[in-house]
Amino acid sequence: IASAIAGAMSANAQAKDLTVGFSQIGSESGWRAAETTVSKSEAKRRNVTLKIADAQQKQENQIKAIRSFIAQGVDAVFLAPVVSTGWDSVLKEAKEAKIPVVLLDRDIDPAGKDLYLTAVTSDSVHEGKVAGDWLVKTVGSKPCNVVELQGTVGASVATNRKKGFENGIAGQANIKLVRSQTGDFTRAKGKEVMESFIKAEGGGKSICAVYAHNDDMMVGAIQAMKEAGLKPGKDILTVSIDAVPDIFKAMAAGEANATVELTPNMAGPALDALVAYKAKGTVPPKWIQTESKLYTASDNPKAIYDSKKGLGY
Ligand code: GZL
Repeated sequence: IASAIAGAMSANAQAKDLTVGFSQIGSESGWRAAETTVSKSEAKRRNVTLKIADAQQKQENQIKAIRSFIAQGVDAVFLAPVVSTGWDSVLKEAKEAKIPVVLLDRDIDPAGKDLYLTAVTSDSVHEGKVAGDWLVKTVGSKPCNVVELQGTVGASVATNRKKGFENGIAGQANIKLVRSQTGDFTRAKGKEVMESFIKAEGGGKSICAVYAHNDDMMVGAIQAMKEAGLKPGKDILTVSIDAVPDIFKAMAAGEANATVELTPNMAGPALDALVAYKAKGTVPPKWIQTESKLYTASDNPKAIYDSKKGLGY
């Protein structure tokens, strides 16, 4: 028993000594804010010191933060890569400094596979497919012109969510993707782009559905539709991704229809993999996948809103 206790203590001691530098993208969405909040509590629970650098969605700030973490001699770097390219040199510097890198919630190009220990992400192609499948099921054979609010240009999740959605609606001649533009994952930009779609589509009467790569852009789009006298959730179907509280608030008001859940807790699994790697040399799988689940307006949105409020969104 004594050795077991000693073992547990040494693992705990290992965790106690760990310092992790987290290069966070920013606070562009409610989901991102929740991820930051959850990361802090997950690190605290494990006695890990977490230093978070907010990059305001700029890659050069993320690269600067990683260089600073390397200079400080952190035990590991967590990186939520705003886009999937341009990481080779800074991640090679981390590798040379023998500082393991863990990716959170977004990927880098496959060529960089040997530059990180593991990636904790959802299957973002699957998320887009779930959204596309829901729309196909909901519209049946009715003609449906869809507009798409894409995430940040060059982000792995935006590329993948677009691909998955297109896979979902492929072969449905009645469903047409008529406009697609980036709203950069923010409410403000989502509203602005939706306003331009409504103008370009004769006041929006011809728009049957909106697909947004995250709920925050959809919340902005819902505002734009209402200001144009349209009825989101009724005349115009909405499907988006993240399952943040405010999309359930919109569902409860009959102004949104569906969302695909993405957990904000990427840091928990990342920390567990890191502690096992540091304490016992356990090499984690290259990809630790988090779950995705569809929620619609028939899933008691008010109760879900209440349960998610206060989780840091
Ligand atoms: C997805 C994550 C995305 C969220 C957005 O894994 O990278 O970034 O869906 C956030 O809300 O901006």
